[in-house]
Amino acid sequence: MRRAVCPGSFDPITNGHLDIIARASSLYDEVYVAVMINQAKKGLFEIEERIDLIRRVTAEYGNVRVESFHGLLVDFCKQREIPAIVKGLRAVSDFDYELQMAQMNNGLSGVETLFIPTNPTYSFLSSSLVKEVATWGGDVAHLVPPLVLEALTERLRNR
Ligand code: COD
Repeated sequence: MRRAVCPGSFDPITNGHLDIIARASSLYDEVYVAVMINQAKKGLFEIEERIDLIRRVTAEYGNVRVESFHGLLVDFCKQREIPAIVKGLRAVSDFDYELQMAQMNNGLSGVETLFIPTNPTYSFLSSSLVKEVATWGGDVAHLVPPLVLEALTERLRNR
């Protein structure tokens, strides 16, 4: 069984994330989406809400599993016998930090990191930008799946 993990904060999942998860799911037998728990950083969505959104938007891919994790990503990988981390690369600006993490993770446990170039349509896209634009009433309908848009609109309305 060839396994990989797509890790992130996913606050919330965007079309950029989804594109990478979909492409990873066509390359591996089983893809874990690992939602990082960062107690120092309060997100717009709770971890369980993020997981629920990701599960619903990835339901069409039969081989995607969604879980949260707290701690080192390499430990998540070790516990589940996952040899590969799959990341999307948006721009050169992503590269420096991603390279450092890939080398650190490899040095810690031997896990490999594979980079998939972002779909150019989403190369500028991040969860933070989506939240900022949506907060000020900008249109993000083309940047997130419809049910994420619905959850985002609802959350911002009730803030
Ligand atoms: N196009 C393509 N890919 C994208 C896009 C896009 N538009 N947007 C995001 N992605 C991909 C990238 O690969 C990105 O890395 C990933 O999705 C997650 O993005 P975010 O913004 O949701 O998540 P981050 O960047 O906050 O996640 C950071 C991690 C959780 C991966 C990292 O902090 C981590 O591994 N933490 C665990 C603790 C640990 O092990 N630390 C040591 C690291 S060496």
